[in-house]
Amino acid sequence: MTKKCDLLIINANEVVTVEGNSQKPKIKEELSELGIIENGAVACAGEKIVKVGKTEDVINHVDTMPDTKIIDAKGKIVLPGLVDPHTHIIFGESREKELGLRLQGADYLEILKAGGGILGTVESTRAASFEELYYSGKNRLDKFLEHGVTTIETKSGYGLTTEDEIKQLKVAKSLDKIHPVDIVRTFLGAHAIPKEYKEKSDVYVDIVIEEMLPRVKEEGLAEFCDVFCEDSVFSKVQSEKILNKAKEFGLDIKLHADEIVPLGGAELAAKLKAVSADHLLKASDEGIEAMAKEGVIGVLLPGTAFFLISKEYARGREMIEKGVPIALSTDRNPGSSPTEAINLVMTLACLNMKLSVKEVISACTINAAHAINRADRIGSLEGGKQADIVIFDAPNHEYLPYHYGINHVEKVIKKGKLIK
Ligand code: IZC
Ligand code: ZN
Repeated sequence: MTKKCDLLIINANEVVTVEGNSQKPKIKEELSELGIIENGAVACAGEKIVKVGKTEDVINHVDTMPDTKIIDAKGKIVLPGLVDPHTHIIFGESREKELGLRLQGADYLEILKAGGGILGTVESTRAASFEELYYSGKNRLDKFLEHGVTTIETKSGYGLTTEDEIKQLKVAKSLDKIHPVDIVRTFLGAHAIPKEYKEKSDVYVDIVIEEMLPRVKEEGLAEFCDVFCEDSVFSKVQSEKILNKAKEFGLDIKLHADEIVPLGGAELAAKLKAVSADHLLKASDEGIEAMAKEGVIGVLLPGTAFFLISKEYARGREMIEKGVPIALSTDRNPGSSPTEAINLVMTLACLNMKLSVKEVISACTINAAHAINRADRIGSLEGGKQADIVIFDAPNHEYLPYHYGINHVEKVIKKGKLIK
């Protein structure tokens, strides 16, 4: 039986389907299985993909209509819309003034302890109106789209009062409604200890638990709860307390884990059966093994290590060998990773974590979709999935991170509509 089709992409050098792992994230060798179809085609109807295969087969299996849009992708490659599972895009001011300090040797946590870093962004975010946050957030979403990212996760965490946290999440919710890039929301009230509670972090933790979480739940503002579990930020005990409460409220959980000081965040993520543990530069062997055992996704953020001038990167290669499902992300934020350039993140993951190009592509598509509970809808090119598709002006998939620092995105299709 032939199927109706209103958008047809044909003759692609490669259609990189990343098919076959919508139930469970890819691990080990699965990360290298991309289901590449040479001289491939993708047919879509409405918001969905109806057929993927060799150009000849697809043409024989679909009914084109007079107004069917046909895109000839000869010489190009076609991938699923990229997914970024860890961003902080709703904020006031960027922190370029801290670069000079960092170049003189000040480190990230020192700047935070002195009231800068995240706390600087908190000041400007509290001062910003809903509209200001909305338009600056929209601008960042536009840049993601230019880079082929069609779904992101984004967090609160620059408000640190109940009303300001709610404001950030509501901005994200409004942007999701009007912007082609879909947004999954995470509550990160425990991102830093606000100045008002400097020596009283336990009091702030109680506010997060007793005031913020119930409001977030009541107003349906987040699917995930995250905590910055870090030295001089939130301890392992405080993080566990917050995340357990979040689970009681039915939220899924994520952790900023073992980024700068090894605190056992990876172990905690496994214990709490978090969906993901993110950063992991200092994750212990035991933590990595525990994550593999529990299937916790390691969201790796090499752009952050690069921008913080770190000599160390997360042990991505070892994590893959040990069976951790890994995903990649920009960590787009105003201080430690001010970029939407997922293409550069791909290159950094290859060069500094020794990931292969195939592993990187799985980590930016289906596994990233798993990290935000969306793998049933997005992250691969398969019949029945949402038609989120990117056409890159690249002759093969290996070229993507190779010709580096250059955006190769030519066309973006979101829910079946050509938007770039
Ligand atoms: O604004 O610095 N690591 N949170 C934890 C961040 C980076 C974002 C920021
Ligand atoms: Zn983060």
